[in-house]
Amino acid sequence: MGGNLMNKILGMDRKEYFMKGHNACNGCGPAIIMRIITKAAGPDTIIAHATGCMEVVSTLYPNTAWKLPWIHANFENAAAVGAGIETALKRLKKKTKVLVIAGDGGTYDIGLQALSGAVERGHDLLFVCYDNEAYANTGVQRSGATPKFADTTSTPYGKKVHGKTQNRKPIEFIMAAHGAKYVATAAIGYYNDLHDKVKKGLAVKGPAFIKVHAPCTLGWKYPYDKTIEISKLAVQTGLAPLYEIVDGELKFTKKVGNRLPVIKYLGMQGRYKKLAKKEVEEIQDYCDEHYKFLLSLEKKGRVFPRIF
Ligand SMILES: Cc1ncc(C[n+]2csc(CCOP(=O)(O)OP(=O)(O)O)c2C)c(N)n1
Repeated sequence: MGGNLMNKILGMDRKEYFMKGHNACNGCGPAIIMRIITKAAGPDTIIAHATGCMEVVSTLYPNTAWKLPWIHANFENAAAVGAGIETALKRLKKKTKVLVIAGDGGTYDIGLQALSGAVERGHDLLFVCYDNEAYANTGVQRSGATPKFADTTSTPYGKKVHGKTQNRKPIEFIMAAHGAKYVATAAIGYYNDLHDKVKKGLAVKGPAFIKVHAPCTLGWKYPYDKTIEISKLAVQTGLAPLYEIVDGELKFTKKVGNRLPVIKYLGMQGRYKKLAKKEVEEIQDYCDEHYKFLLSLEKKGRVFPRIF
């Protein structure tokens, strides 16, 4: 989407902080996320960034796409680096915000220990996971976020094994159970919602976590102009529900009444091309059950304990 049009629709900061000239794929979902979250964060922000696509494509020496102070952390320790920066800023009595960015591999799997520690220690930072549901940068291997039956290079859909055999790790609940002050899910098809959530996550005092559904044209195998459509379908089918967990209370930010059948979403992506009918049905059942479960949590009020 053209810069001026996007700013007009969103009432966003007109300035760009994730600049042109990076070498992400055409239609890269994570690159759009970088642009929106940095606009929401604004100029007084320091970013600690884990290894992954968004790091690699944005910092090809001697260039950088970042117009904010930015540090490349290791794959496994971005949250620890962010926590160190936050501690130093506190000591200096500065109000500069700390944003930590990682892909799903750097969040659900390899970065989880550092993330868990940073949240448990109560650091005042926002961790954004752009979730493209695979280790895309190294050739689309499965991660703890890859959905069941998805075809990846390490879980190929073949005769005996049909893609990934496990469901996704519920990272949002893991973060909420840690007592994170603000936890949210987002999707780029709903830009305003993502933008608002980043602002909220940075405004709370204490650890905040946002997981953003991030279509990946390379790994999910769809035409590059379908990124936003796929993102919207993920929400409209219920596979990527949008909600917040504030101080342990879950609230939907977009409730979908008549959810579309999951096949509308799955059918657009090559990674699900070989799915058998009963596998599509299993995904539909899983989606229905998960959505109903979230609705029941919303009714309950506080579902995660207050820790801080
Ligand atoms: C400790 C460690 N293990 C493995 C790697 C190799 N590696 C670099 S990027 C990457 C994949 C990153 O996946 P993800 O975090 O999902 O981000 P994406 O590439 O999808 O943007 C891997 C496995 C590494 N750099 N460091």
